[in-house]
Amino acid sequence: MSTLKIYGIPRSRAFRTLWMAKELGLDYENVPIDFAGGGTRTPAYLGVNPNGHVPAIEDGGFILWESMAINLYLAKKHGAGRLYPTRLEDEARAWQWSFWGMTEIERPVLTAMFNRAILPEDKRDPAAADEAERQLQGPLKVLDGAVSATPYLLGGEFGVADLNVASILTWARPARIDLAGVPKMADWFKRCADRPAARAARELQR
Ligand SMILES: N[C@@H](CCC(=O)N[C@@H](CS)C(=O)NCC(=O)O)C(=O)O
Repeated sequence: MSTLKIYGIPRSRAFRTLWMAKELGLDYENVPIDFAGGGTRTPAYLGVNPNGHVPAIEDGGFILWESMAINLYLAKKHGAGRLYPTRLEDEARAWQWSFWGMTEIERPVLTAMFNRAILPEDKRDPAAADEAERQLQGPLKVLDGAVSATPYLLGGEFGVADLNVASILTWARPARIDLAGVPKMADWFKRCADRPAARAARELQR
């Protein structure tokens, strides 16, 4: 059987998929496509993902892009009953949290990170970072509430919903988002980020 290919350097959103692959104990080949060097825009890579973004995967001839869709697919294929829920309602909640991550928090976390850590100092917009942090307050409270009664988003066990949302929030530290007002969320994030698979995926970023 051909090895799963994961396209994208670990210091990109491919991190999310590498973390998932490690949680699932998958054999994979990481094809280190680097967006900084124009690697996402070569004709060869555009044949994999016409959007010119990473991550993408190739799984026995099947190509898929969009980080959250990739993780939901891999978790369902290899982790049903463990990382991927079996009840229809729980599956729907895993989708809910994954879409929520992409639509409610990803953009503001990125804006804050770029304007506080990534861009050259003279290109940073502190007001945009502050505004992004302000926008995050509501969604982070929602997350804090969701993990107040149970340790993980769907209940007692870590799963794909946690991985997908926490992978976005790995940017909260470089973005210097103040988590003092959302202690349950901060504890939940630490539980997720301390997992051996998360640590192993972070090692790949060094
Ligand atoms: N919604 C996409 C976003 C992917 C994305 O924007 N990836 C960045 C790297 S983290 C990228 O490939 N940028 C390169 C480019 O746009 O050329 C996903 O989650 O997979």
